[in-house]
Amino acid sequence: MSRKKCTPAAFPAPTNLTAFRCAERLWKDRARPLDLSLAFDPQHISWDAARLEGRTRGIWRAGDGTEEVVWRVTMGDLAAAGIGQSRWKGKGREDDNNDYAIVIPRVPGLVFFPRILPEHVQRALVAETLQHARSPNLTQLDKLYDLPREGLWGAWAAGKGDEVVPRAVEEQEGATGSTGPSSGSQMCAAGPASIGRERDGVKSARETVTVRELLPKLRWANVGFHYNWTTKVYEFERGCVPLPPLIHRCCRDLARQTPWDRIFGDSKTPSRSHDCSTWARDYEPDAGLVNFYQLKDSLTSHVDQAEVDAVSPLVSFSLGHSSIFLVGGTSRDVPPLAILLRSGDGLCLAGEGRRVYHGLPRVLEDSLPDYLLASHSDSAFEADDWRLFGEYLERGARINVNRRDLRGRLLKNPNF
Ligand SMILES: O=C(O)CCC(=O)C(=O)O
Repeated sequence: MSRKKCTPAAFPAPTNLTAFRCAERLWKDRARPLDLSLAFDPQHISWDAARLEGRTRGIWRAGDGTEEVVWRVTMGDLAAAGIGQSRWKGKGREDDNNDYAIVIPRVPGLVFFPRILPEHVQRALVAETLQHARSPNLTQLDKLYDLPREGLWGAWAAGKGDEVVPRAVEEQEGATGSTGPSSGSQMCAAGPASIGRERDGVKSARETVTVRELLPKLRWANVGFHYNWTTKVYEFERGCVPLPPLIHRCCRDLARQTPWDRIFGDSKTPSRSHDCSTWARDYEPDAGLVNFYQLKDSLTSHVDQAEVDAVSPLVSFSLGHSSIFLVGGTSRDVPPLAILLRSGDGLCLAGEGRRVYHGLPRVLEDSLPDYLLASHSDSAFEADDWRLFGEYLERGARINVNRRDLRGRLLKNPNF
């Protein structure tokens, strides 16, 4: 789908749009200068000196003068699990060596973990997401192409960039020959559901496409239980592919080491309508999605419908370029909060946070941290290996890993 031009003159004051749609238009508008002071940024919070019941109060002041009260909650021991910054004293943790979560009362159930992943873990996760975007995990491209057995990344890393990738048989028969722009894909509600739209980003049936050309068209990969983005249901009969180990560990340990009692407050608060007492012990991510964004991509506001009743945490990590994440309420009429997400940030939507609209209208240009550049050396990688990942990111990529815990629901209700 081609992106609409969003110059101020191109559309009149959008009086009939919901608050969420207005915010999406504002942040997508590349014709106006970007005002990042309007996006929630943990680096611009003034924290109180005193602690109250294990929480520290802070005030975030937006560039337009509005203020947001937030709370900081110290995390459990993430270092033991190999994630968390406390052991590495990473950048951006100027005021506290402990890992912490931020609770924003305006969006109940939203928990933000600024720079929770050390730099070397971010690099390893980038590698893992790209390497696992292949069979038996499903990507949006599988429907369209007979992808290389080693996956697109595997083929690219093996120097097969110029190899032609054949169209899938059914696609050849039904191909429409769309030759729309290859950038600016708008992934629609529930993100990757817009698999059809990705044809806008690929060549017509008669043209050939190479590994090199196809790699930037990769938009999502399923991991764990298979989610069918067309029917919007989990296909449990297809079985479960084990989650890649680092993705699994990061998601599980973030959820388990979050002090949910202090996050949700006491049991009388409205946001505490669910039982989170078992998450620290039982949280076991077993289904998820990796979103691969290029610079002009966006993800339209949505609620993750398949698990609309679920309360257990949806854990999400950002890697690569920074972005603007919008999160609102249970209707699009609720004005969303814009959050600046940087590489290494974590986010959870839990409890009633699982029912709120969210989306990602903008990936930010020139925001790739130095430690993810192709020129960065990391002893965990052969120099050439990281160079390839770095080059992929430098072209404007952002990767989002998000995980859900379906097992609990399956055990409780086998017909789910
Ligand atoms: O990319 C992100 O940070 C958000 C992804 C998301 O909302 C989703 O996959 O449902």
